[in-house]
Amino acid sequence: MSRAKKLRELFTRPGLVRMVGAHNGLGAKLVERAGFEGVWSSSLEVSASHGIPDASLLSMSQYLEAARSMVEVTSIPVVVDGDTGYGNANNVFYTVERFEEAGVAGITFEDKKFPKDNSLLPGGRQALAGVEEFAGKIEAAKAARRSPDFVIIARVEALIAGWGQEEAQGRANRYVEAGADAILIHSKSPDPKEIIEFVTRWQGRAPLVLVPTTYPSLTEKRIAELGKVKMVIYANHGLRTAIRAMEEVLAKIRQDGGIHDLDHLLVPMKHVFDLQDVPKMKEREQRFLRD
Ligand code: SPV
Ligand code: MG
Repeated sequence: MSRAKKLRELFTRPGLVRMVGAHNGLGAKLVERAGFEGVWSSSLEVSASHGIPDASLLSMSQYLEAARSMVEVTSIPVVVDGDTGYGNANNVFYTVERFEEAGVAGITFEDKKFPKDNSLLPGGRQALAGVEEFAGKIEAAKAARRSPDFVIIARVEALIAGWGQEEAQGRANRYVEAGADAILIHSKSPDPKEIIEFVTRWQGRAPLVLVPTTYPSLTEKRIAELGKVKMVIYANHGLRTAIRAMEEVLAKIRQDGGIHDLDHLLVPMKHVFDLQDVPKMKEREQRFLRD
């Protein structure tokens, strides 16, 4: 079964679909092994993994390469953060063709101007694209997909840009009309009130997607009680955990003058080999290596 179909099935079942951010195959595998329903190929994570800002600096093909590395070593749906579609509706069309071909389950496009800034960046450039310009992108995405299972999620940035609830509702409705399968409504408010108001007022046909990075008090239980929300994305928690752990170990090696007191902070090598699927390779060697 295609990942897109799997994602569609998850949408029809009761309960939230929980996705966690990753930037490569290893991160995606950790998400799958932890029992989440899907992987979020995060533009923040992928750009941070290159040590550069999340500001449309990497090319589409670099994001595609990252998503491919996640698809290749997992079997759960991978949803790609497609930013603004890397340009205009032509770029969106080409992007959908390439990512669907790579086996991802779906993609989000956000209604900001290209090049974008990360939505949570203090003082970031959050200028919005025109509503009709973006509706054209969603129509292009729909026209480009080969399978009707491929999930197209429109991401509304009106609350991020400070344009208010009316604008956010209007845009979300227009994007559903243009063919979006779901609406990702993003907020950078530390208070979940802004998102709760949007969800409560939402009367559209499409389910909602939330990214509760700045409002973590809105737990899965509370989100489920709101209804209308089908997917929740924990966008960058693997990356931020890894940065902390690596900084801690690096500082300790410097301070201790060696690696003699680190074992309690590290996974054993066996764990790494396991995550690389070395045991499967060894089985293949048994069968096929003859020298
Ligand atoms: C990402 O993970 O890249 C996202 C979510 O787009 S946010 O960083 O909140 O914009
Ligand atoms: Mg992003």
